[in-house]
Amino acid sequence: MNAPHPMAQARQQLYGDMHPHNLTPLWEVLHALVPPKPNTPCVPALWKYADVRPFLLRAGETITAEEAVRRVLILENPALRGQSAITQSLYAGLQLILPGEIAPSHRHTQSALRFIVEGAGAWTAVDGERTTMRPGDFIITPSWTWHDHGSQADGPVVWLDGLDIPMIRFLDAGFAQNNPERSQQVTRPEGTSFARYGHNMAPVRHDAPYGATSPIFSYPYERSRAALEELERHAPVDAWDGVKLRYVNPLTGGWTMPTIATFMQRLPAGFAGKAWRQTDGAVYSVVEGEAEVIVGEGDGQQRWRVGPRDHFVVPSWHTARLSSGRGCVLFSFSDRPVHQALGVHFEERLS
Ligand code: 1HN
Repeated sequence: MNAPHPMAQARQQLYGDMHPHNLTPLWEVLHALVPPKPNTPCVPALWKYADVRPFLLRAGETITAEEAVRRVLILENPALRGQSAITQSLYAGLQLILPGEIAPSHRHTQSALRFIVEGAGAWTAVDGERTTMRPGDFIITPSWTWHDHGSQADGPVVWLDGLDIPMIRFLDAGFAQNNPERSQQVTRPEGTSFARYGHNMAPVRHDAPYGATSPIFSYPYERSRAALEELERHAPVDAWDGVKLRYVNPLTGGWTMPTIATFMQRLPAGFAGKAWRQTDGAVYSVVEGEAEVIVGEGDGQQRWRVGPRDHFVVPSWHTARLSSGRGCVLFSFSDRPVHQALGVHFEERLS
């Protein structure tokens, strides 16, 4: 055993004496504060839809959408239980709405995305315009816009919610309001925002109605899927990503939301992807097909077979690799816009 440092006892005495004055010696924590590489407490995790769905349906029998306000099961990172977080900066949940229900109108500074997982025929209303939900559609609720959901479907409708809740909590910038109207007035016919902004055109005297957030509320799956299929047939396939596109704000070419990046990718049949890691932890929703996912290294490594409606999280700076026998379509989101704005987005593509 090493002899104790001659000052060890004096140091402990010093720390103890300064403690009541809210003082702490930096040198005891310096290396943890500026680690040699990102050292997230998050762990890789998978939620098989077959495991989650029965709990969602039981929630449907136990509480109404109205009572719950939002009937959601939060996907909590196993290492962050109790924090309503799937990564340090992002929230994810699966929301259920049943035929005839209304999830009442409210607004908040947190931005939300919806990715439709099961069922069709529910709607969400954003700022006076309703959008019908279909599986694979990506829908945005910009910060501080009134939004409510409802369903005239003939069965359950389930979607993935992605929000910047932990990030806004960190900034202490969360505000919310309930709308006195249970469901907001519809002021524009469905499809207006898509007609204005969804065809590589924009109104001549447009402004950006939602700041940095895309003015397109709904990006329909059929369009994203058609683009990926075309590229799979006729363009080079990326050795890491397969065919991967990012959703864009048509007014800026930038991300669709100020805090959250969204992607859709296709792994061709027989794809065996190379490994990568990047600083933005990402949440995935499997849309079609099957994939094998390998995340992490050594003891903590996870290997999953995933299929439609399964959800998983790849934490920051974890090595990940995707492959697929039959082919696969994946939706994903991350906090990359924030990393890029701060100049701290790093990616390593391993060979
Ligand atoms: C929210 O407003 C929705 O509008 C979903 O559907 C999930 C999680 C935390 C806070 C607000 C929604 C939410 C949320």
